Amino acid sequence: MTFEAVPCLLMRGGTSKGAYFLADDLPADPAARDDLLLRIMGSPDPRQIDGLGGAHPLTSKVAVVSPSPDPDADVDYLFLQVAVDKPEVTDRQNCGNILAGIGPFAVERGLVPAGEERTSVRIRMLNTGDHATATFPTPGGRVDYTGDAEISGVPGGAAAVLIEFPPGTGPLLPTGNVRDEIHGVPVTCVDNGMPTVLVEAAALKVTGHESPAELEADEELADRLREVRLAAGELMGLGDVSETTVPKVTLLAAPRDGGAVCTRTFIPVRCHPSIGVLGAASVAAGLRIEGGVGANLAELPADSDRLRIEHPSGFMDIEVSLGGDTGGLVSARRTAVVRTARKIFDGTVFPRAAAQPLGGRG
Ligand code: NQM
Repeated sequence: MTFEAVPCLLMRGGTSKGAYFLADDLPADPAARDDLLLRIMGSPDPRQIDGLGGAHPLTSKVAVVSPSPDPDADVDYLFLQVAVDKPEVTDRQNCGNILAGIGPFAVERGLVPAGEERTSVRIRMLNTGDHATATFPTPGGRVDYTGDAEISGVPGGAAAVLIEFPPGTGPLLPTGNVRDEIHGVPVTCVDNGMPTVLVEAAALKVTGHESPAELEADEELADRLREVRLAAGELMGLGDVSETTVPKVTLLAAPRDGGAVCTRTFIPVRCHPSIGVLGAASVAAGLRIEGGVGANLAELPADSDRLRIEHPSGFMDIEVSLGGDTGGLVSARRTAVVRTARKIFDGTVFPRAAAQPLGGRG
């Protein structure tokens, strides 16, 4: 099988954009698959000028989807982050935004039959082994992307995709502690689907209300973030994270616009223009843990599971409930969020030619 022309569906999923593929349309060997994806996305190149990538980590993403052998899932979803300026593809992180497009993609490709009004697709997320169920409108048996659900960071409205997560398989507090201290900085390391290090912005000498551009220009902050993240990675059992995209670091500050908390998230070098879905799920879970970093500056609703997480381009509403004491530590019981997704094009992508072995031209 050659891969000179590959069926591909380009989709916006939440506030990210990615190329969605059926697993059968890509090489089964991960090294050959990753090489092909680099050539499809146009990496490595800061502008990704020769491929589909949008020159930012949030628009250089890939979803690989297949029927699931798991009786609790309809489809398997493997998320791959394609680095922009490095020849690197990683499956070490999941993505809850690209997840928003998986249900519609599964229906578009005939992996799951559409319901007459709505369709629910049960998804196993191969990066973590966790599950999610996505429900979205399919009037007359076709995916309808139009609607009036609005999410911050995306202009206009679209059909709501409700995503519900049962409790994950891993520990909510991977270090076994509600709080740790790293080089004098108090942190809460939490993983409700995305390994995340919560830090009070003030502890890193910023307000947490700066713009992503201002924060990205702050070299001293970048050094401190790197130091904290590397040590947190070890504490969280992730090993040397100097070359990985997890954990993320989220700076927390008091809310300014009626939400529960204000956030600035590093993924891990660029500052997210909004916040990831699973990143927000982890922040919301962390804030609900008694004694967690940031709980003192957050304004948590007393009678609702729903939290409004403020971020640079607006807010994300997310429902998280905690419960089930495991070994003296809390765990997440349920997480739910509304996202939107949109099919942008469905067609054939032509990868850049593979590099020729050197020495063939005499
Ligand atoms: O946390 C970016 C995004 C993400 C991840 C990142 C995400 C999530 O916004 O679920 O969606 O953290 O690298 O797409």
